[in-house]
Amino acid sequence: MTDPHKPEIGVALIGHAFMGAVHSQAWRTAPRVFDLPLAPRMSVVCGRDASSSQAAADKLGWESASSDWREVLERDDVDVVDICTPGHTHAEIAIAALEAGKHVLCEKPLANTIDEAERMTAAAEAAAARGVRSMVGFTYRRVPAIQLARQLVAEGRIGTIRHVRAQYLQDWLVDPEAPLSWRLDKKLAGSGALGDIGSHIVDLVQFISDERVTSVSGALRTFVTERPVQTASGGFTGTAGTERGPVTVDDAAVFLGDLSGGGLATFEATRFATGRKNAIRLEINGSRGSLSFDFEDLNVLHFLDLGDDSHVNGFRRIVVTEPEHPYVSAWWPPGHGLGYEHGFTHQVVDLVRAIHDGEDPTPTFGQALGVQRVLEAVETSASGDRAWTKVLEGSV
Ligand code: 4PW
Repeated sequence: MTDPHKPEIGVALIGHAFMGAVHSQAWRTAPRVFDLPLAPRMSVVCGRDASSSQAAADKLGWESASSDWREVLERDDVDVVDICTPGHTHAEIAIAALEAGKHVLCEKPLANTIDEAERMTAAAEAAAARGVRSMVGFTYRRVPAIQLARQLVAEGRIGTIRHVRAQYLQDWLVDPEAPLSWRLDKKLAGSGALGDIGSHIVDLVQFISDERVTSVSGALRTFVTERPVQTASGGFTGTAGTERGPVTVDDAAVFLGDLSGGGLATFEATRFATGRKNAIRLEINGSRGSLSFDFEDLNVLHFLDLGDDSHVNGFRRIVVTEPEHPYVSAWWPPGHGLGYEHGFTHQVVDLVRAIHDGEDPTPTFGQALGVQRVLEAVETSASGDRAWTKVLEGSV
């Protein structure tokens, strides 16, 4: 049931696995927690198979199910298309949706190739001229502590950025018998840790610093080159069968980056950081202070102000759960903390408000293309002798 006092905005979800389930929760929760100008209607969920799509509709709270995304684009009860499918399908669905006049929320990374990302960006810019909005799901931008970090940098509190250390550390592939899921297939995922989680930290660094990564030198590594083929999806990795197949993407990506403001950055994205589950660690050292964040303690931001008296100078631990912090006042009483799923709810809130206000939400497809260009430069560097490689500029 949507709010009868507000105009509805119909949503179609394409893809209903892990990300689809998280997005479903966000569409359900956003209007119940935030005061939205439009009432999201969860019109239809779409997957490749009719019966599993119907099961997803029942479980995740969608009004109907479909196994044909093209048919979904023709429906009058669909205004927004939310794409949660593997990367190789993003371009075709997103471009068709934008051309059909539907607003698009697309999961990251934007696409598997620069060519696809450029075509998507061109379609998004053409659609924006007709009032059709698009946004990319770099959801960690919407963690309150990350928003606060960006605010502190913009306020000049850490001065000129000298160093950035950015890591995205997971360990779900440490077991060599973990199944070969779509995330390990270059044809479907485009790349491995580099695109799947490295894209997040590139986006976060550019978002928080408001600077660009201008050139990179990188290394990619695949530690386990063959795995049991996945027989059933489920959870993060699914179930392993007896047949084996090749891993065609990187397990880990490590790279250096030049920042447009003159700073030096290091990036590490890996699924082999034994013991680290979803550790997005950022440390930024500036001429006047420092910031430090770890997603495994996501309600906390550490901040050092060099201007503090020397006998009390040190990192202060800010618990980002107070009403003056971004997004927080809509949730629980002060101090009660948020989790992984809340960033997705904030994403829906910002998208719906932008659609209502006739503004382009961020991150735009053009900004995600910028991230893609960094990833491409890392691949170019890593495939040769790891030479410094310029990141191409320009939206399209
Ligand atoms: O986008 C990322 C994924 O593809 C996520 O935020 C975490 O890592 C969870 O799944 C992968």
